[in-house]
Amino acid sequence: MRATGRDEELRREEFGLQAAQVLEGNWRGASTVPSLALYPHQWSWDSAFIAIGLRHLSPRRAQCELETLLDAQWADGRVPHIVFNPAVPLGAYFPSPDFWRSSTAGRAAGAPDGVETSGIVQPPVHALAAWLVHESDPELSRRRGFLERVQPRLAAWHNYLTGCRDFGGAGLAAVVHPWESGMDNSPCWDEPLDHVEPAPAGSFRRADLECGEGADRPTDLDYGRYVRLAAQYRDGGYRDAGREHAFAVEDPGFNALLALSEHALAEIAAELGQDPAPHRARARRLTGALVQRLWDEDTGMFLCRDVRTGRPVREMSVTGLLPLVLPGLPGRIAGALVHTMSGPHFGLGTATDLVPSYDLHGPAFDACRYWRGPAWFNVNWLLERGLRQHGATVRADALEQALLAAADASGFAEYVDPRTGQARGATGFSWTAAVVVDLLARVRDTDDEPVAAAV
Ligand code: 2M8
Repeated sequence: MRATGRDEELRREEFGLQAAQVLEGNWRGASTVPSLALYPHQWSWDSAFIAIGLRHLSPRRAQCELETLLDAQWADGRVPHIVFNPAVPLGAYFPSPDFWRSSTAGRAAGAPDGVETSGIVQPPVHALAAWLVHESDPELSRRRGFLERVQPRLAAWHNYLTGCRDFGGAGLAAVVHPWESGMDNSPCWDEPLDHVEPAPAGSFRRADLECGEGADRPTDLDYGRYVRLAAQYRDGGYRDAGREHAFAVEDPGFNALLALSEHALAEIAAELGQDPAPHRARARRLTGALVQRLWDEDTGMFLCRDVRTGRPVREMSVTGLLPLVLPGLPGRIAGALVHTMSGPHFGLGTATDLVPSYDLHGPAFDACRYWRGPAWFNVNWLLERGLRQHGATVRADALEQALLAAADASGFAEYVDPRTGQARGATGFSWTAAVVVDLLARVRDTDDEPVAAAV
């Protein structure tokens, strides 16, 4: 999509407008839905990526997107994975607010007042988003006191994860549900989920199958297990300590994003005249724990670790490549990750243009089914930053171009078949449009000056 002539420039402009229209169409007044039909509420990590795109169109709206989410924060600091829109009929999405019981009679301790949310979380990309939103218009941000308002909330969010979720005692946060990883149906969860008795098929109604293709979505067996786990967590009052969790996994991608967001919190602290050192130290500790605990020499990538069994999950998922976003990653490991990404398992630049969500040769690879092979735009946006961060500029440029081309050709799809680029899941998907807006803005800026390195 780089401008090589007037026509190309016009085409790029039109593409940027289309991306902006997707975000406009999905905007609900104070936040953006990921997709009008499939996901009609506000999702946590979606909103972070959406804000990263929106900042180029309306920094004020981008601030609002993040603040609407943070307004739904729980007393213990957790940021819920869904904030429900009360205007949407209950049956439009499952699990609906009544399932989570976060604001009905006998509601969970610590759930926020006046807003209905889920009780689980998603990857912590929010501090990164807040910093990037601030940077897009520092004057507006200072005038509106944006960082002053969000900083304590973001700090409480990170404290929740590093405090209440360090089940393994090694300094890494554990996820208690596949939905918390954001990569819900990843083959990494097959083994840790194996012992979970699925909720009976007739006890819930899957709304996702009414708007999504069955072949692109999780199986009924997996869905039954998700429902069982969520109900158990809910019935335990969403307590983390003092109980045995049926699912508890240390996920490298989740923890890498937490560390990256700690770097962003350090920038935010410095901007506010506070001491950034504790955040830098925590980012270093998290990076060290990731390397010590989850790095796998044989596969040349990070692996998930099942906290219940103490064993690594020997599946090659893109989550294990995400620590490449970390500035403090040892050079040897960053080099190995780039090598793995470009080798037969992920095929970047050879078998595929975008990095797939799972090993192309893995036993569970499925080019269509979500998080079991397809390529995702938010993840590829992160990997592109990681490649750039570690000096792999040629690969980063190629990935940037591939991401833009695939988003264009697929109608801003939720995800694509990594071998053909064919659209899967929903189209007109918000984070796909948002990362396009962000990359196009960067392409525009590079016409004048080099891009600053990632946070
Ligand atoms: C997908 O997850 C939701 C549950 O949270 C679902 O399948 O219903 C995932 O792709 C997740 O990462 C994403 O945040 C969400 C909304 O886009 O959809």
